[in-house]
Amino acid sequence: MSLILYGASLSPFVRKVRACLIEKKLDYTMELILPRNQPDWYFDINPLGRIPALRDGDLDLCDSAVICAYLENKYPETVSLCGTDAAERARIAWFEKYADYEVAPLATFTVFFNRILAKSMGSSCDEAAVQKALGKLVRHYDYLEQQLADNDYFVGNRFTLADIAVATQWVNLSYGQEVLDADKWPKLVAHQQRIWVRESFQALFSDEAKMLARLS
Ligand SMILES: N[C@@H](CCC(=O)N[C@@H](CS)C(=O)NCC(=O)O)C(=O)O
Repeated sequence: MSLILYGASLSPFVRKVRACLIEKKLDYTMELILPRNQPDWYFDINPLGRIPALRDGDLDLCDSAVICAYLENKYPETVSLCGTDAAERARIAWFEKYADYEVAPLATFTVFFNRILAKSMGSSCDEAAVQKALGKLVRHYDYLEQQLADNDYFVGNRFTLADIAVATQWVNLSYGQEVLDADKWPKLVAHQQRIWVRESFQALFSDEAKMLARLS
């Protein structure tokens, strides 16, 4: 097996794929590609230049959702993270899409970017934008809290890609010095802790600490 994951450890989308790879016990190597500082050859793999991308032999794939779905289909003998019937698969895909396209623009691209990455890219933190994003996140916390109801996990009451996709965004939010309020969203905070204590996430946190230290 020769899986190569291109990306940088602090990206929530790279973390999502790495968590899948670890949970599925698939070996891979990682090649560092920094967003907005990609080498020219990387655009042959991903014309958008974004991370992550995955190389499996002759096959190159882009986008974390596409990559996670590929891993699920290519390695059916590994633990299933994407659901076992049509309804589950659709619900998991929905939460993944929700996290990637509704939560990420606020938690990662605004809070994390401004508070942590902006300085290293020669710009300053736009705190007004951060505050606006934090305000907009409230309705997403409310929705996700309500969706968890009395379950430990988002779909089928077992650990899936839906949980990874949501919890990976909270990691970037916490790197941006923001935490979810346990008084307002107790179920969501308990869910976050449940996912973060998993061996997969713990292993990633120690690896990410090196990169984070370089930025602070
Ligand atoms: N939908 C994509 C989003 C990937 C993404 O936006 N990655 C960011 C880093 S977190 C990136 O590469 N940004 C650089 C750019 O847009 O040029 C996925 O899930 O892989």
